[in-house]
Amino acid sequence: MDDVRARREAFYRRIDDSHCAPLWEVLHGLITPTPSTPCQPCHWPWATMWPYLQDSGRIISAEEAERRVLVLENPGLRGRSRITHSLYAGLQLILPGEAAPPHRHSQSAMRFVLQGKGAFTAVDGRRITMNEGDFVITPAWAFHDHGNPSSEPMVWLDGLDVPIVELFDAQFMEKGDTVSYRGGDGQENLAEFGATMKPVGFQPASKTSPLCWYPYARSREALLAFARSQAPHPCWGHKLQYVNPVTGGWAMPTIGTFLQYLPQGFDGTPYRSTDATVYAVREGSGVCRIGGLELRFGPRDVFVCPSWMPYTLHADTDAILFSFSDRPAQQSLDIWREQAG
Ligand code: GTQ
Repeated sequence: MDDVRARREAFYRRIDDSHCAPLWEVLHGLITPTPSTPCQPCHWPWATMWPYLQDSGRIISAEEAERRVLVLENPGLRGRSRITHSLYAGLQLILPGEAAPPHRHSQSAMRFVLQGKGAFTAVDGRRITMNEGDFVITPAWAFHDHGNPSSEPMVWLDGLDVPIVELFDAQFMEKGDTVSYRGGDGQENLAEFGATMKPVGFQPASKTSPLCWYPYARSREALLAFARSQAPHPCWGHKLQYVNPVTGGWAMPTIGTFLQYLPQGFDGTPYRSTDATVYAVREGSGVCRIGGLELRFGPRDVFVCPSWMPYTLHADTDAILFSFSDRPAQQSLDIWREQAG
């Protein structure tokens, strides 16, 4: 037996020099029966993060930092700047009077506003003035900058597909020149694409929604009206996904975004899917039970549920949750799965 082992190891050493290795030694760790991920469930309560964000505002300006962001690092992926294996998330602070300079990159970005009103993000010089609960898209390779002419700090949750683009080694980035704004506050984007209409002759230039601003007041109204029209789903309550109004598909090619309403007392049954999901609490409080943990969530908290780990959602009060995941990327590769109940 030892002889067999010794012969094999000698063989492995011999082929090792030629950058070659035996599959049979690693096969079952490589191709597993079910998802095997280092990603762990985790909770970033607002009560912890807001003081850190304020401190970050005292030690560096948005200008100097380029983006003043506290990266939410999954405890199973520390040092790798990611909240799940495939997605990056961070909390970005922009103080009154500050500006974050223009740049562009291959990575797509989304923002979900947690606190503040009146700061803007600009895409190619077109400003979108944001409010709490708004979902805003920065398409891949579009120049963008941020500014805060309001009198209060603004904090939003950033979601980017950084690890996906890194997986493909397809990343490009460049800084932009000083911006000349074209006037407007985003209403023109809503007028073009936000009324189930589009300009005649419009031809999409990319897979990203040409509507890049989904104001919360509208999304909330739709969600609550939808909820009145039918019984909640046993796992996720009442849940809508943000769409590209021109195609009806996902708003972004790699990142799926959702808004869901859990009525007070809602007690969901277990759910799991292969898209690890990042939740941001917009209104209300409740509990997410996952992997033996009880994550008690409240407004502006962020928490993450890893791929294929069953979890339940419970609402102590009426609750509205925003969430995002890599579901569109997985679906376009035909690898997405879910299991309800
Ligand atoms: O706002 O452009 O959290 O480029 C990370 C990278 C935000 C941004 C992040 C970015 C941005």
